[in-house]
Amino acid sequence: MKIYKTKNGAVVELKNNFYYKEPVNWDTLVNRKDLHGVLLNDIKKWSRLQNFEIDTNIQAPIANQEIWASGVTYKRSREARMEESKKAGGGSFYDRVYDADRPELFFKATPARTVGNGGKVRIRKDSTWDVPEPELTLFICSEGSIEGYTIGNDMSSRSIEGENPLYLPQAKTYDGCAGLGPCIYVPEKPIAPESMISLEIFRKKGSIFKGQIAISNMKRKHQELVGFLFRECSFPKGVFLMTGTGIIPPDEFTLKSGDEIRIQIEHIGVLVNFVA
Ligand code: DO4
Ligand code: MG
Repeated sequence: MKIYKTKNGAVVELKNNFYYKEPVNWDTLVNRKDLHGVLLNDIKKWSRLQNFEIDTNIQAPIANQEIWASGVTYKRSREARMEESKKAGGGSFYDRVYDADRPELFFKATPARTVGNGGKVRIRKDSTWDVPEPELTLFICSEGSIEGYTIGNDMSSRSIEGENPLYLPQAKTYDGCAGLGPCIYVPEKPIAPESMISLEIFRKKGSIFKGQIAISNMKRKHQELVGFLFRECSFPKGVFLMTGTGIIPPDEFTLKSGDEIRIQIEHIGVLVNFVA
């Protein structure tokens, strides 16, 4: 089952059938334990749609939730970050956090700093080296259970983070720093570990970078990340948690204005962002 946030309401896709309701309060609609079960019941009272297109009426599947992110959960992220921060003496921090009991978790974005499918993400004016980070993103309800999954784009400044790891909040959080969407995938059982995450970047319609990785390559368990996130923080409306990137373009690559970023995650769909 997938749930989309539209301009005026919500659409549920189930086995090629579409159900809609408007208006809806997105926070109360999605922040429910056993979301799959309750939506199955809810849609019996919703209207049927003949077809549904993922177009500009689709919004990021977020209302008042915070977006948090995990770091250095894949080997590739550890290697790239150790290399980029070597000169600044920050290299060993990434190595240590990869193996430590406590994961790296950081506050990523407010809903206002987040764009949806087709939206424009931004590069900071004071940054010279920038990448998208394609990340499986968990939706966790206020009670702490993982209720769904979406696609996250953790836009990152490698020049700022590489200069000094203490600059992480500036490298990660700014206007237009996150992409989220196109829907929340709400399965009956947890997403299959062999599901693939793919990233492709286009410049002037030509493909300039392509990479993919399976979710199963992640070092940490989803529930482990959620456990740490909920230790001393409550989320009355639920929360999104990006789970880290396993795909980082080679060092000579940097994003440019106009680039198209396509992130696909099996079972969820495709999130397209353009660089402003
Ligand atoms: O350690 C800095 C951030 C790491 C990150 O965003 C990632 O691994 O995806
Ligand atoms: Mg990241």
